[in-house]
Amino acid sequence: MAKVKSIFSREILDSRGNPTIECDITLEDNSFGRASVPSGASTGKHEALEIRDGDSQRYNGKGVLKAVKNINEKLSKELINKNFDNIENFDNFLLQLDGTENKSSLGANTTLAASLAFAKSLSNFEKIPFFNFISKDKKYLLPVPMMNIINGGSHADNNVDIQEFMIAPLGANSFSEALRYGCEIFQSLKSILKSKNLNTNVGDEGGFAPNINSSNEVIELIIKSIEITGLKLKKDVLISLDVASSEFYETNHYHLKGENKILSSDDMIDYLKKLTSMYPIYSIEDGMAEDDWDGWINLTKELGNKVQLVGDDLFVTNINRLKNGVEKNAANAILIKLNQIGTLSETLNTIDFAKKNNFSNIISHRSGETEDTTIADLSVAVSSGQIKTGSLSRTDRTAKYNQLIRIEELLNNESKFAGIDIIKD
Ligand code: 2PG
Ligand code: MG
Repeated sequence: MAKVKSIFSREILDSRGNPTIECDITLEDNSFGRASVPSGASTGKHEALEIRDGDSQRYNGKGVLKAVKNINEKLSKELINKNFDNIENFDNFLLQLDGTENKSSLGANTTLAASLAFAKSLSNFEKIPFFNFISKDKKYLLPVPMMNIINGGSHADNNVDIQEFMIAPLGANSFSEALRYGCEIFQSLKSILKSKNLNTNVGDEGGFAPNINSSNEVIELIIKSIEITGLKLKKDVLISLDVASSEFYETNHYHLKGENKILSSDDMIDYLKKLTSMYPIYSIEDGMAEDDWDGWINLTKELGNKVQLVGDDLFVTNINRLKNGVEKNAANAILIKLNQIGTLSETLNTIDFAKKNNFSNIISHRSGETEDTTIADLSVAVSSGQIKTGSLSRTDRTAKYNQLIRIEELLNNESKFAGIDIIKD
């Protein structure tokens, strides 16, 4: 049983220079927890609601003073001097106070900041590391990092249609080795881009954002950069995509502007099939749009037995949408983003449900991040096997990788690296 002594929130900045919310909670014995909340650019329309001020005089309407006020006035009145047994208890209390389907009363940013700050204060109360505290079975797996080395879509100002081109060193022997592979490939990609007079500035998630029109060309460059390091494509490193196709789905068609193509749902499936037949792509996220359920069902029929098909905008970490996917046989994996649903407990429930139904889960950052490294702990705690947290530049991204290095060191022989086992046969 832990009693809340104080709760306080402030407006801070995210990695894109937009405001976001941070929350501090102190328990009666002075155990302290702090958490901040990330924010997306390619947000799914079914995500829980993030409250922004809409006051054009401040931060172009993106201020979060209303959310801050929700904590400093509404929540603090309800929470101070109240006892909670565990995080479910605390989160259920928040859900009751909010009382809406999509957190539109308090805001999912408000509830997540409080939920995580409380969970962190409780892990300090118990004097155990956060990953250990939230793990149910105390079995730990270090995740394969899915490193987004070329950024396109709404994360970069270039012509690349697909939002994320990731490398995943499934053949490495440990997390830190996988990370090293990633960095070496990232540096060799930089040299190749330079030698071709292509831009080496980075996009929102720290990957390069060169102006290239076709996805094939991007993948060829990545393959070349892998080969230069001496690593083996397929054996050591595989490729993964986040198409983020809801962003370019209009009037039932997929508009690939960079490639100058307008595709029907079936044509889009053929396009993805072709890419996977040409290159070692083991995972495709949001290949189809968030409301194109038939497209998802067909894609899963066509590719689901050999490719990990990840629902991000499709499921938005919401257990009800995931249930629908399981029933309909749409996708075979889920992307997990805490702020899409708004509390830690609901996130853990969604992950449990995914596991029971043989869906893989990938813990993910947002394109707008802070220095908060909670997702690194979460991925180890639930043995997700994969984490997607950007490229090998920008501290908001590498902070998560650095936390995983610390956890790997702490666990020493008690943990395993997910590696090649994550591929379903
Ligand atoms: C995604 C994410 C993170 P955003 O689409 O998977 O990479 O992007 O946070 O902009 O939704
Ligand atoms: Mg996505």
